[in-house]
Amino acid sequence: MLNALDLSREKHLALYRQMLEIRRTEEQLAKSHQAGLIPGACHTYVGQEAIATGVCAHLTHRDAVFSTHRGHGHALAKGVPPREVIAELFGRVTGCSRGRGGSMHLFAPEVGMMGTSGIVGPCILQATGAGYSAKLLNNGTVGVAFFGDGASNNGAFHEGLNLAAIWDLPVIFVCENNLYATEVPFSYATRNTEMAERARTYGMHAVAVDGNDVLAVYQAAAEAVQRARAGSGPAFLECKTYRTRAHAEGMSSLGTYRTQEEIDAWKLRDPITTYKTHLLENTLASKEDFAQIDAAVQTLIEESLEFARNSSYPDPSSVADHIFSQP
Ligand SMILES: Cc1ncc(C[n+]2csc(CCOP(=O)(O)OP(=O)(O)O)c2C)c(N)n1
Ligand SMILES: [Mg+2]
Repeated sequence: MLNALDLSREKHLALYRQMLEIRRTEEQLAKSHQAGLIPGACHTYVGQEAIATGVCAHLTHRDAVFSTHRGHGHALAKGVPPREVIAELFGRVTGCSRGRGGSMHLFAPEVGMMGTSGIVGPCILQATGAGYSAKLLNNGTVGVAFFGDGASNNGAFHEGLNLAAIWDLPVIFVCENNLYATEVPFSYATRNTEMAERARTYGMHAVAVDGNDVLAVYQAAAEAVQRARAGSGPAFLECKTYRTRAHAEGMSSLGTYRTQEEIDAWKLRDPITTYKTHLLENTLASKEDFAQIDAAVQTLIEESLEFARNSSYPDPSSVADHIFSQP
């Protein structure tokens, strides 16, 4: 675990808390999916929490984030409350997309969560567009795309990275390389699996980091966001990570494409437990700190679940609302 950062105790605990909030929300969503409370697909972010947490720690609500089918963690880290994420997956009117989007269409413009999408790839172009807008307006904001290794072989990847590079757009491309696209190993789908290396050939700042180390992600993102805000152009972060649950709830977490040994080895590198150990060993936080945070997050998720369960479904008469913007 990266040790060099001079962060306050409060900052360390905030990063820990954010990761835990994502984990507990996802665990609750997985249970709710099994109980039949969530219609449609549900792709959890378990194992990858350090990435959204380390990147979004540098963003304000004015910065625009775009994400994918595995987007619950990005929405939460960007500031969407867990109750609005859970209610959205339950199809309730109190969800962040008013119950119309579900797991793969989380929108909350008030916090700069500009949308998740089930279509793999477009978020790269949308974030590039946000960067173009920021540059034209000269407002110091950045566009951020979170996407998987699988998206890197989609045409949007080439178009987005190339345009951002030639126009020096303030865009952060965050590739979450979890080694698989559904059940296809990245090493099968592409010859050069070093994503940061590939990004560098577009002429942009690009680094590869341990995506399970929140401090490594935090530090790389700090530099990327700072450069982009200062007008030095786009940056690419390859975060090497692993999803420890199934591709989507209801599918086998093992399947025929990976081994139990591989899953177990990555679980030992769990981003939350390794960070907790790091903070304890370096006396940056105490057992009492963690007990307090763990209890607070548990209460928050229980209350969020209650809120979602008690919320109503959208009124059928409102089915045509929110399709077009109101002048
Ligand atoms: C354009 C497009 N092609 C195919 C799919 C089907 N699909 C859904 S998720 C997925 C895998 C994506 O893998 P990756 O980008 O690595 O993200 P991960 O699921 O690993 O987080 C695929 C191929 C899709 N949704 N959109
Ligand atoms: Mg993947």
